[in-house]
Amino acid sequence: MKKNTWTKASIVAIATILLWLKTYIAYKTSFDIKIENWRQELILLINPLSFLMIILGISMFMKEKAQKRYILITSFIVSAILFANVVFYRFFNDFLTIPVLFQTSNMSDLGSSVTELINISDLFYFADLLVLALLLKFKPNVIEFREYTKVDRRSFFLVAIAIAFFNLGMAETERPQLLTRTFDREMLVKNIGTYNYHLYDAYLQSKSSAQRAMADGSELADIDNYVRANYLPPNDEMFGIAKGKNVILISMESTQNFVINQTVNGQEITPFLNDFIKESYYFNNFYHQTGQGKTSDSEFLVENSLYPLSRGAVFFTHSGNEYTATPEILNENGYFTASLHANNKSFWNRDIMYQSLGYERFYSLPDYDVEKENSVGWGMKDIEFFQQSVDHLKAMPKPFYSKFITLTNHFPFELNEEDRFIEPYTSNDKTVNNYFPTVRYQDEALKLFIQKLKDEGLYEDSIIILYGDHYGISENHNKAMSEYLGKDITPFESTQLQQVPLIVHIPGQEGKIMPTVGGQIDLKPTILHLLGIDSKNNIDFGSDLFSKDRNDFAVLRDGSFITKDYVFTRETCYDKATGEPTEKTACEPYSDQAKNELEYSDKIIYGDLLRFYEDEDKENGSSKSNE
Ligand code: GP9
Ligand code: MN
Repeated sequence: MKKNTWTKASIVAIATILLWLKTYIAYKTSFDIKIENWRQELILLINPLSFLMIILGISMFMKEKAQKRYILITSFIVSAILFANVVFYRFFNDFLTIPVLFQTSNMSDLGSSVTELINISDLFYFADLLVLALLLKFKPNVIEFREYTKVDRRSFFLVAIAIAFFNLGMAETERPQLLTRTFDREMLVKNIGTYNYHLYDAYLQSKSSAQRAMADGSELADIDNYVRANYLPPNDEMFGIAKGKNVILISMESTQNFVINQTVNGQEITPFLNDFIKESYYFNNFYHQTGQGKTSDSEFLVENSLYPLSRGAVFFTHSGNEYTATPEILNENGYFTASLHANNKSFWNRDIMYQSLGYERFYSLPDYDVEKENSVGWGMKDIEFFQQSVDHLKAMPKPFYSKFITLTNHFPFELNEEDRFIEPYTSNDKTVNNYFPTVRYQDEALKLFIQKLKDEGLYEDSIIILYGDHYGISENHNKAMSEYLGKDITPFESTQLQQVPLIVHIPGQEGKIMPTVGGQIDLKPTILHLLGIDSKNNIDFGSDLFSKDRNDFAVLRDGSFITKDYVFTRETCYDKATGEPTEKTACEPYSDQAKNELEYSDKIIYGDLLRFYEDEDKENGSSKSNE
């Protein structure tokens, strides 16, 4: 018997090794996991093993037929999970989380992107299954099928558990507090492996459901104190400067700040915006703070002045929460509120979430005349979208608060020949090359929109606020980006590339460059103050960008932060002026604030704490949006 075990390979072992190797190859070829030393490489190599041994080892309790079926099905499921991560990573540069997985409406809408993201060589991810199926069918002599004894099973699982502990132990020395600090999924996957990471994610998910059930208002007191202490009074010259005016808020898809005032092949990328900022407030140190929820996260930040979540899209995971968003506050102040976006209403769960944010109307796909001729990539072209939207604007009661979400400048940056106002860039990277003409197209759409607003007499009565929703070019494209920008993309540069433009146009005001460091989280109090609405009783983590007492500060969702003089990212403090690493102590004074902000904001969302604030507020008879 013993001899047999050594001369013949067990099918459990073969299946485990096939999946193990495949996972490791996928780590090395499909994900960009940074390895700094041999210990990290070893962790990466062993991290899928314990999970695979345990999950496949269960088959050792089965009879031959059931064992075969179980091994094949399990291998297929594990492969599918791996492959789903690979495809997701190509697009989002991130690993899947359970909430994202359930965003089936998004997944089915991915359409054109998915065909871009999958290619024939992806069959490799399932090649081992074929080998396994053939082995199971033909049972060649070298493979052993037998019922396992108690001792076999015990030793197998003991080895698996020993490997798991060895893995965790090494991970803990490499990365202390790994599981308590879950900002960075890459770090998690690198250390505990993609499969254990999914188990961990499932644990987090159930924890967050329990959190809401267990939360009570007592947690709000600390948060309230923190928010009060960070409140900045408005700038007297700006407070109420746009009182009673319409608000036109424009979310510019994937628009990063580096395109402003820049050229490609000698041609301006954003000629219209370059002119428009001359008659607007242009914030050139402004950051997106989004996570996996991309556009929806930016909407969440802008309208709630809360951080989105580190995993999943809060639009999906917590759409039933109580919020005090800008639309709700403006409704109470006599505004009509609407969001306009020519896409399925359920994308990012907007139709549900918008109700919680207080939107009165969502102009979505059925409100537009969308034809094949006026569509490209993800849907309706921006020029058409804006032109048709003006009719909706004209029909709205005044004053209105309207949010426009553009779409054409979306990965994979497709464009028809006739819409190409400039030529693509000329690197080896198609994504980066095509980004420039779609940004240029969006710029044209904005120009025509503003012109139409003028023609229709809406321009002078409105403040127009444009911001980039999130990055368009992920770190997967650093090589071509470094070629375009003419510098190495260090972690410092990557963080600086998270800057998105913020342009605030107020009729009658002259243009001004605003260098204050800020982020999307600051827009809610900024807008309310411009409209003459006090925000000091709100739970806002951002602060008025026009305030005279500003602390230059922006926290990104991955825990990186930016101050006037420093950029902190990946555990390194960089001098902003030189881009070189500097002593950690320089960044330390801000670390706690960055951590607190994210933690407090997460607490509010997970515990749905604003529901208690509402009650308290009503009891006190005060109004959060006083006149
Ligand atoms: C979809 C649009 C794009 O409606 O907002 O979403 P994104 O992929 O950028 O989050
Ligand atoms: Mn977007």
